[in-house]
Amino acid sequence: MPHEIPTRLVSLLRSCQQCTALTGAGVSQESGVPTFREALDSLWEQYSPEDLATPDAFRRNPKLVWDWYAARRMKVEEVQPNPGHTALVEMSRRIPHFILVTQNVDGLHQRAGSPVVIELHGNIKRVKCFRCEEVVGIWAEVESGVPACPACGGLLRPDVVWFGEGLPEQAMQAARQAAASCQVFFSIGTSALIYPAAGLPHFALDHGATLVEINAETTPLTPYAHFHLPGLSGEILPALVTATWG
Ligand code: BV8
Repeated sequence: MPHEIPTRLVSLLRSCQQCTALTGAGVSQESGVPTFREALDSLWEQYSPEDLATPDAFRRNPKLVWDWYAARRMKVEEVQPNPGHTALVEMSRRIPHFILVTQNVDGLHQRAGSPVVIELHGNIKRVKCFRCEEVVGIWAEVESGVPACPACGGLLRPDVVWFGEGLPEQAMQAARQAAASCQVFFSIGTSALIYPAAGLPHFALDHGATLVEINAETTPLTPYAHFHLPGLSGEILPALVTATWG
């Protein structure tokens, strides 16, 4: 179904000098990466993300958490960026200052060619030591369960931000700066429930930005959006790029 892009939004984007986009799991969904809520397929359905994506869960059962991430990492290796990712690359070429902030940990924006990606929640492909925080490029898969840190012997973990953990200072600082200085702020494919990331669109609004939400369903952010484009980001974003820049 062709998506109608409001003409007021088209003219705004044509003259836009600074634009910031915040993406969530919905942008990767059409690549076949289950959204965070769906990330628990049959193998893991008895757990909720909050049960697995926390330091306590890892302390309690490091192998269970390690295996969940290993399964998600393998899934991410199998998939490709989708037209939504590609449209965001095109937007970064058309708008002088375009900053992409993502909650996603799958690295698909980088694979699609987005030049600047601020990863608020880390990256599932990177691994670090649970004890000394050393980021480990490659690691030996071990039979018994969770690989050990080559530097200190501690357990290795995915380099992602778990619930109850602070976001990378620099990334959050850059994201806030991008929200405060943009004319148009996009919130795309996110349930707008997870803080402090979900605070960024409100921060942008407080600084006078026009807020555009593209999402398959309404969210707590929808009432604040100047434009809410319901539907799939892999369809709406390409339609928006075509309507704006041909
Ligand atoms: C912290 C990495 C403090 C791991 C993730 C207020 C302020 C600060 C914190 C809190 C607060 N209130 C509560 C908290 C605590 C908590 C929180 O927000 N809890 C929630 C449940 C209320 N926040 C934290 O714990 C954060 N840490 O603040 O610590 C602190 C500070 C300093 C020092 C020490 C401690 C950490 C949060 C980060 C957690 N890690 N990910 C991993 O991936 O395994 S969050 C996880 O959820 C993912 O990263 C994901 O990005 C994120 C949000 O999910 P979404 O991306 O939105 O995905 P979701 O599935 O929810 O929604 C997808 C949407 O897309 C849906 O709406 C769907 O309809 C739509 N969709 C689907 N398909 C499509 C689509 N739309 C368009 N097209 C499609 N095709």
